[in-house]
This record gives sequence, C-alpha cells and structure tokens, in this order.
Amino acid sequence: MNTAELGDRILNGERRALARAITLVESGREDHRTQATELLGHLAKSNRQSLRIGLSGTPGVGKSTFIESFGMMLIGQGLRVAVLAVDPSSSRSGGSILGDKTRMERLSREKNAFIRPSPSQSHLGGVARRTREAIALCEAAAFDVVLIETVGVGQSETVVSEMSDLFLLLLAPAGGDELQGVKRGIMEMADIILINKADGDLKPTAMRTCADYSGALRLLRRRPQDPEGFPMAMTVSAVEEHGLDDAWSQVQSLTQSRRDSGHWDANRAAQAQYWFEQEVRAALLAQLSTAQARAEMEQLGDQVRAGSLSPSAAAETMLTSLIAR
Ligand SMILES: Nc1nc2c(ncn2[C@@H]2O[C@H](COP(=O)(O)OP(=O)(O)O)[C@@H](O)[C@H]2O)c(=O)[nH]1
Ligand SMILES: [Mg+2]
Repeated sequence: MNTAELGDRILNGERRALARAITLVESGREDHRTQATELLGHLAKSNRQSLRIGLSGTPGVGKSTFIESFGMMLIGQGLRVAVLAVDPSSSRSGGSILGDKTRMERLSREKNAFIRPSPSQSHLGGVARRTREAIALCEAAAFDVVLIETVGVGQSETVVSEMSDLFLLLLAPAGGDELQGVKRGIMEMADIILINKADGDLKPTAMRTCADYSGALRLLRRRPQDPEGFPMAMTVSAVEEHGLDDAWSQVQSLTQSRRDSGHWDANRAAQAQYWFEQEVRAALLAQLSTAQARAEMEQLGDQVRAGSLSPSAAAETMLTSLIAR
C-alpha cells in the first residue's frame, strides 16, 4: 500500500490502517522513516484535533480500570476514543497496556475505541517521537479523545504532559504521610488529581486523601492557564463507575476555558516548538555518537590531554567538523 492510500484510509477512520501506520512510525528502518514522514505530511492537512489527555499513576492505582470505565462512558456519548501508552521501562512486558488488556476487555471490543500498547524496548527519546506521531495519526483518524497513559516513573510524565492538552493524575487512597510521596513536579503538572477507589471500605480514606490534596494544590503557585478552581482534586471509583461523569464535565469545562482564553492554541504552538528543539538536540546527539565522530572526539581528546590543544579550540574543531558533514 502506498502512503497516499494508507493516508486516505486513516482519514476515513479505519482502525486497521491506523494500526499499520503506527507500526510504520515505530519502525527504525530508514525507508519506513521516509514513508512515515511522507504519510504525516499528507495527514497534516486534515487539521483535525482530538482532546489529548495525559494520564499518569503508579502501577496498581487503577489506570487500566479507569480507562476502561471512562472510555466506555465516552463511547456511550457517541465519542471515539484512542488509548496510547508511554512506558519507557517496558522492555519487560511489552507495554503497560498489553500486560493488562483484560482490564480493558469491553473497551477493546468497541468499534469506536482504539487501544495501542507501547512498543517494547524503547528508549525515552524514541518513545517521545513515536508517541507524538501516534497521537497525530489518531487525530487524523478522527478520534475525539486520545488518552495517553504513562506509569509514574519520573521523566515519562514530563514527556506526556508536553504532548497533552491536559493532564490527569490518578492516586490511590492513602494516609496523610504519603502525600509527601508524590513529587512536587508531578503535582504541578496535574490539572485534575483523581483519587481512585473511593468505594467500599476505602471510601472514607479516599475522601480524606482528596481533602489533603485539595489543600496541597491550593498551596501551589496559580498557573496562568488555570481558571478558578483548577487544578482540583476529586474522588472517583473506576470499578463502581462513580464520579466519572463529574470528572468528564470538569475536563470539558477546563478545555472550554482554555480554548476561550487562547491558552489551548498557544499551548499547542509552544509544544510544537518544544518538540522541534528536542528533535534538533536529539539529532545532534545522534551525530555525535557515530563511529566517525567518536574517533574524532578521541583523537582531539588525546591532544587536549597532552596539552597541545585547548579544550575550547578542540570543541570548536569538533563542532565545525560535525556541521560540515
Ligand atoms: N476498590 C477498587 N479497586 C479498584 C478500582 N480501580 C481499580 N481497582 C483495582 O486495583 C487493581 C489495579 O488496577 P489496574 O487498573 O490494573 O491498575 P493500573 O496498574 O494502574 O493499570 C485491580 O485489582 C483493580 O481491580 C476502584 O475504583 N475501586
Ligand atoms: Mg494498567
């Protein structure tokens, strides 16, 4: 299939074509890369936008269960939902979604849903580009909502928040001490903190945890993109499907407010700029690690160590030679 045909099928919303295209952008082969770039260029003209929601939480907090319930609710409203996973540590299981796809059994059977586990054995830099391109493909395929799931392991949240319109942090009910366990940086990324498992015996603890986080969020610096009341904490039960409609209306209200204020477009523009710069950096670093560059570095390094060349002069020589290539 040529890229134009594949592109047309994606624009038609065909999930098999979408899956195939994601495989293409995940490929490390040079001819695949060329095709992927061509395809993305073809699709960029569609100008479709999904609501990109980043979702993070430690293993066991209920991400998969939440995505299933939340996703089913959205589908019930006539929306099309795509789920992508970013899991930089996934060489073990082949992705955080694949391992527990059983928890998304209903969603995976829906024709208006698309679930894609993260590829295994990928380093963070590559993950970012592939995920961004997968998001662009889902948007072209007319998905209304793209959920980007990540396991809470430090850097991956930043990556996901830099490609999302809004960011949800899922937490489990816990004693007050554990509030310290959530890194400040991650708290600052969250637009809505969802305390999951607010059901049964856990409900009172969930309410207390929610109050603790509401208090903690009020102490954070107010961000210019936040309307009154945001960021906020609320309780949900993914299993009993409580609070999901509430969470969705808060998401919609935040989205509307950001669209109205112009933050939405400004944010997307800033994200595009950010990824452009990241790509340039990544490409330069890649150039630095070719065999030829490493040999040259070593040779110049010898001269620097021997004192026959200053560090700055050697660096300049190296950079000139890199740029000349
Ligand atoms: N009581 C309760 N348990 C939940 C809820 N959501 C998830 N769980 C349970 O928590 C465990 C981990 O859920 P899972 O969705 O796999 O978490 P993930 O690792 O974050 O994807 C499972 O045993 C779920 O049944 C909830 O809302 N209430
Ligand atoms: Mg999971």
